[in-house]
Amino acid sequence: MTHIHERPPEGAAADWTIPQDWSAYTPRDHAMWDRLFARQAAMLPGRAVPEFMEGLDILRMTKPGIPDFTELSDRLMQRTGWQVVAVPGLVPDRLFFEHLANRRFVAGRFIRTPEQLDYLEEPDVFHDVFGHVPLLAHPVFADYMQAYGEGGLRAERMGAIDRLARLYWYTVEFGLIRQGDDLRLYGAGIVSSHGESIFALDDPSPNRLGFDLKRLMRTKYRIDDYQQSYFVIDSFEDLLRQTVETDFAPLYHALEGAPDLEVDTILPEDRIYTLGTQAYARGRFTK
Ligand code: HBI
Ligand code: FE
Repeated sequence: MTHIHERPPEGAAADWTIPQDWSAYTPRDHAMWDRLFARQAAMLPGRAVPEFMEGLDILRMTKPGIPDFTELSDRLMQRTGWQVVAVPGLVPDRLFFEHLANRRFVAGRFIRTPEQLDYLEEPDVFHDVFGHVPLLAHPVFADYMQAYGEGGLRAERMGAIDRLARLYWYTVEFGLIRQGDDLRLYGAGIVSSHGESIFALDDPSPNRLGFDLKRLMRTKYRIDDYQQSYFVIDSFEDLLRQTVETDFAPLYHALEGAPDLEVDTILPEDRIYTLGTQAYARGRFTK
């Protein structure tokens, strides 16, 4: 959750958007995009859900390097009615939800430096565009993102943003999806990360558990390292259906006073795809 002032930074509009200023990118910026793109595009076939791979084509622009948001938005608009707008960094929750509810995806304008190749704290244009935009070209996922934005505006009025943010985290950012007997990646935080694209599917360390809306809203998450539990949806249709058909108000109410679950907790009612060894996490976070 972003606890930052509502006043937009210098040079930003009231809704925090800024011009992308595509012509200001340097050859090094574009080279960084191309390098990251090539690395992920080569490793994701067979790992990412086919809908993501299909959506990747929307990023292949007429100009090389970082996509021009104007051209990208034109294409996305034709497919699903979404746009991509530039922002300086994290925007306040309410504005973030408002943009999503109006089918505008806010994307960082800057690109990481070579020193930040595999880890950075604020979302850059590679995470935001490579990670998030391909699925915005998918009609069902596009509707889910809008529904999430609308749900965010309601959650804000009910003081339940922290609960709802966990839904975003464990689906939009770090979600896995079942495909027949296999698991596939779809979360933007995973598919934009070389290391986590391998870890999330192949490593014996993390738990992989069936998606359960209420359970997931109680579950803490890691912002500083690979996740210790991933949640697996059955389909985008099922995710959208559960999100729009559920009245979240009673859910938030029922969860009041329910203790948070740790990142590695397993409950008797969990549907377990993989019971993680947590060896990776133990090595990283020895107390
Ligand atoms: N701002 N630019 C940007 N990108 C995000 O992903 C983002 C944000 N502000 C708030 C936010 N995410 C989350 O805290 C909400 O999902 C709750
Ligand atoms: Fe993201």
